[in-house]
Amino acid sequence: LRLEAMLRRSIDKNEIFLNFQPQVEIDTGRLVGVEALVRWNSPELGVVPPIRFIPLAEDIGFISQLGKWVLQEACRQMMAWEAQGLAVPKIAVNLSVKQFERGSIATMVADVLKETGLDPHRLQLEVTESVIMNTGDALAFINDLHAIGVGLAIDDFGTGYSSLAYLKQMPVQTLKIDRSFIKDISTDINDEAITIAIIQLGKSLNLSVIAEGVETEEQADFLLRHGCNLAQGYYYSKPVMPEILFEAWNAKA
Ligand code: G
Ligand code: G
Ligand code: NA
Ligand code: MN
Repeated sequence: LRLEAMLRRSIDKNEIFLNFQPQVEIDTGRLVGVEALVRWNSPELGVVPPIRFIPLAEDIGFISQLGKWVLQEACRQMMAWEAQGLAVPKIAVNLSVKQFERGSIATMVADVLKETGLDPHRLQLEVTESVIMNTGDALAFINDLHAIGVGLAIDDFGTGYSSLAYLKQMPVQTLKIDRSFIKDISTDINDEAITIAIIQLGKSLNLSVIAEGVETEEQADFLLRHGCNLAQGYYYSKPVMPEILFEAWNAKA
């Protein structure tokens, strides 16, 4: 209960902030985008990871407010980088299933884009497979979002139950291969097979495919060999503060 009260005050107390993780073209090393990842810096608890407060925010009806703040901050940061002459082509922002349950999510997103001035084509929203499959009106919501020009990615792909027929009718542009498959890619033949299958599926459906959790050169090489040229993971950079994104990036490049 105390945690709940603390979380509810976190935005007003400026305790919520974003880290950003580069998304990279494997063959050229070019930065193609960043994913925004939320953190809570609580004076009492220290930095709380999202797995510990997103579910709570969902339970206490705080996720709409938090989700909107995250989107605003992500868009503002994009405009700030642009003003500094730093080229970040795209930003990915995670959406929670609960954000689909109340009101029009597309209206909220359109408002934030308008207020910050970010081009809708530079925003990609990430939803997990389970959100898409288990939300009654998912297709309608996704269509509304598509209509305002934002991109959509399916996060943690391969861990849920996607109906491939459903996937085909959705205006989705990107599949993110879950990092659990990438982890043992060079030793586990099942993970290899699944990864290759997702890459092929993406090609067949004309979707772009990005691998998450890439930690080694070997994994990056495997992906490139099998036709996936986009990656995100510790091999390139961990999620970092916006001021050091380009430092971390240039150090690696
Ligand atoms: O960053 P790690 O950074 O610990 O993220 C853990 C999980 O939290 C991931 O599943 C990620 O998708 C989720 N997450 C991170 N930021 C956000 C956010 O802003 N909104 C939602 N709904 N989930 C997020
Ligand atoms: O569910 P979501 O896929 O959005 O989760 C992203 C989570 O993965 C975040 O917690 C992020 O910090 C973490 N992450 C990002 N890159 C790597 C990586 O290369 N290895 C591992 N183990 N975790 C990563
Ligand atoms: Na994500
Ligand atoms: Mn993921």
